[in-house]
Formats: sequence, structure tokens, C-alpha cells
Amino acid sequence: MLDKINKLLEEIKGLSASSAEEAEQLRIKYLSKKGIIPQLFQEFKDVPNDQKKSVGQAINQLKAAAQETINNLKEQFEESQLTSGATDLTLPGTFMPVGSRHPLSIIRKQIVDIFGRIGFTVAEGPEIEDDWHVFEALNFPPEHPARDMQDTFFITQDPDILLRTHTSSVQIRVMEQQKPPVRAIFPGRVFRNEAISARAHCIFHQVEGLYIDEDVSFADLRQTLLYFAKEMFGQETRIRLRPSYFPFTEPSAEMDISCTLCGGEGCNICKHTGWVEILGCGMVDPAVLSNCEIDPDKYTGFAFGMGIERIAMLKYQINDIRLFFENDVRFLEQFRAES
Ligand code: 2U9
Repeated sequence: MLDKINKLLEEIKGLSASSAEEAEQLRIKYLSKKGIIPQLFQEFKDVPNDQKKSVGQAINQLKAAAQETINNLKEQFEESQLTSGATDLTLPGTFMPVGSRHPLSIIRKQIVDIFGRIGFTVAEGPEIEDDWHVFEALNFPPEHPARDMQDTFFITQDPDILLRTHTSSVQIRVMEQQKPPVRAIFPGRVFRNEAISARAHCIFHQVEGLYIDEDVSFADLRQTLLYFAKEMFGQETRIRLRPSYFPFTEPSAEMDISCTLCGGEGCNICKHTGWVEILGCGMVDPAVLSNCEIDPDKYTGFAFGMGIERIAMLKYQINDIRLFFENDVRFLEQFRAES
């Protein structure tokens, strides 16, 4: 019996398999219920008592050796399956880079939210416009320089079709369709035929606003814009209005805020004046209301307009407008944490 066991031990040490299936066949042959080794345990009953101890030890050693050898053979195939391209679900997942919002989108959302809290809705309109909605209805005289080829992009031979130079065209469309009260803001992309520099671009983004109802006053304009400035730049922000001129508003003004960097002490951002211009505004010219068939004797309104790039440059201290349009990830990534 011991001879038989030793022979089997040698046989098992020399086992090999070329596939997981072959290894399983070996397990069945040696270790399954009717396999060779369980069979030896049956035969063990007939071994004379004086040999039981040594034969028993030998069978146990044989069984342990068979289990170890066959397990090793099986593992070898499990490993080679992994290296041959099968998916290992226990590996850590692939890193997925998370994108970030564009700074102009962040600022536009902030502006929309600030005005949304005091009842302004949002309206949008086409970028390709006609002369009426961009100039004529807004009281631009026929010879106004903004109508010139130098300033406006015309996209066909037809001088009536052009890229909007401001989102005021959307206000005209809304007023043509909807009678007062109108209280809305108008974010959008606009186009001006300007030389590109650190300060100006031929494409930029505006948010304009319009409030038309009975008894809307310049005081309403001022308080609304003061609220906006404080929400956008901090509660300590002060504003001042300087007289200006636009064809579509009368009276018109430009609004400055106290410098966000030095608080009014004087620095490079405010060119040592303590004030920074952020938007234009005014009371809607009665002629513009008439053009949209709104009775200027019954209704008054205020309007304002600002460049989103300008607000973003001030808030984030960005000194070159071209950065917004280059899509350089080193620039864009810096706004990752913002919503
Ligand atoms: C209607 C009536 C009035 C919109 C206004 C401004 C003043 C203004 C500029 C700011 C910087 C454009 O982006 S910018 O270059 N805008 O100064 N915009 S009042 O007035 C309107 C608009 C529509 C029907």
C-alpha cells in the first residue's frame, strides 16, 4: 500500500495541464468522491492495525499534495485569463475628468438669478436680425455711425440683413408681441465690427433689461441697479450715475460702481478714480414705445445694458477679453469650483 501511495505522490508532483478544463479533470480523477484518493481511504480499512499509523499519514500527505498541485494548476489559468484581456471588476475605475463651466456662463447665470429674484423673466431672440429690430425701431437716425459697414456685420448683399449689435432687438420683438407690464432681461451674443484687442472683441455677450409699466420712474431704475450692484459685487458697493446719450433712452446714464479692488481708495483697476463703469441705462425713449405700439402717455419704462465679459473681467480680475474665446483649459480650469 505504501508503495502505491508513493508512486501516486510522484505521479501527482509531475502533473501538468494546458487548460482550466484539464485541471478540473485532474481534480475529478484524484479528489472527487469516486476519485483515486477517496478510494485509498476505502482501502485503508483493510490495512493491518500495526501499519495504520504510517499508511494513514502517507494518504493524508498524498491528499494534501494533490489539493495543492491541482489548485496551483487552476490558479495559473485564472491568472492567464486576466492577463489575456478579460475584465477584472475588482480594479479601480478609470479616472473621468470633470468639466467646468465657462466663466461667462457663470456670470450670466448670476445676473439672471439676481434679476429673477425681483421678478424679471428671461427672453431670447435671433442673432441674425433685420434693420428694423436692431436700428430703426430703436430710434437710430439713418446716418448714425453704428449703421455703417465699418461697425456692423452684414452677411449678404442685402443691407437689411445683419448680425445684431446689441440684444435690444429682442426687447423690440417682445414689446411688439406683449403689452405692458414687461419686466424681463435679455442675455445673448452680439457682433460688432471692431478690431480685436485686450479690451474689445468683435463677438461678445450682453445682458440687457427692460421694465415697462404705468408710473415707472428714474428712481425705480436707480434702486433696481443699486440692488443689482450690491448683489453682484457685495453689499458694501456704492453706485453713481453719470449723464450719457443713447438714441433709445432719454434721459440716459452710465453707471459706475465703487472700485471692487480698492473700495474707492484708488488703484490700477479704477485708474485711481475709485469708480469703475459697468453699464449704460436710461428711461426708454417715448419714440421707441410708439414704434412698438405702446402708448407713451400711459406707459413709461427703464432699460439698461451691460457686457458680460466686462462684469466677469472685474469679478475675476481678468485683464484680456481674448481669454474668454480661446478655450485654453489652463484658463477654464480655474473656474472649476463654481456652479
Ligand atoms: C429698448 C429700449 C432701450 C438698452 C440700453 C445701454 C443703455 C447700454 C451698452 C453697455 C455696454 C452696450 O454691452 S455694451 O456695449 N448698453 O449702454 N443699453 S440702455 O436700452 C434699451 C434697449 C431696448 C427697447
